[in-house]
Amino acid sequence: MAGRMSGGSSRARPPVGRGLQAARRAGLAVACALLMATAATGQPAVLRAGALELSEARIPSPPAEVAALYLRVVDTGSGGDRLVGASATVARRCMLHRTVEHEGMVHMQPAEDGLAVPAGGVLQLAPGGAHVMLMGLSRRLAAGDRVAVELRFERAGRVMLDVPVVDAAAAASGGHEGHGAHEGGGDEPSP
Ligand SMILES: [Cu+2]
Repeated sequence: MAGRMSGGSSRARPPVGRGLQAARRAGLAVACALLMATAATGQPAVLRAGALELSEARIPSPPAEVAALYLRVVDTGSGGDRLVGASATVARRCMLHRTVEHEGMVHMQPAEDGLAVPAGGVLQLAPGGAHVMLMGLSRRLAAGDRVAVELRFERAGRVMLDVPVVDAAAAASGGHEGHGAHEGGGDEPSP
């Protein structure tokens, strides 16, 4: 009676030839899918790494050969963690910086011991505060670009981020001023 196959949703299956390719790439595809998801929205979704939740990652479009990365890191556990390093494909070097005020002057200092994520708390990298410094950029970054960044945490390990470059003027509403005054940068020409 039933003259037709009731195979269900054929449209859910790719053609055989492409299916093999797809399977071969499946592992990578899944990883890419996560990144694409953040690319589509413009703002990164929350990314989980161990007990950490990373969000709001962004790089205001830099006027110079250095750029700053900001993001929010939440420890959903109770152990805390520590951001100890970073690297980016477009930067010769990445440094963790703190911003300190001394006698009315704002300075940036390398965070030699990393940046702590308090147990059950939040590490907020933000304009006027701590940030990841991308130095020696290999190309000019403009709003709309995306930058692959690897963050290294003491406990959560390596976390890959696909960070959007956002309009600096818009981002500056949070108080981005003072970023040209870097100490020990070495990559900026001195006036
Ligand atoms: Cu800095």
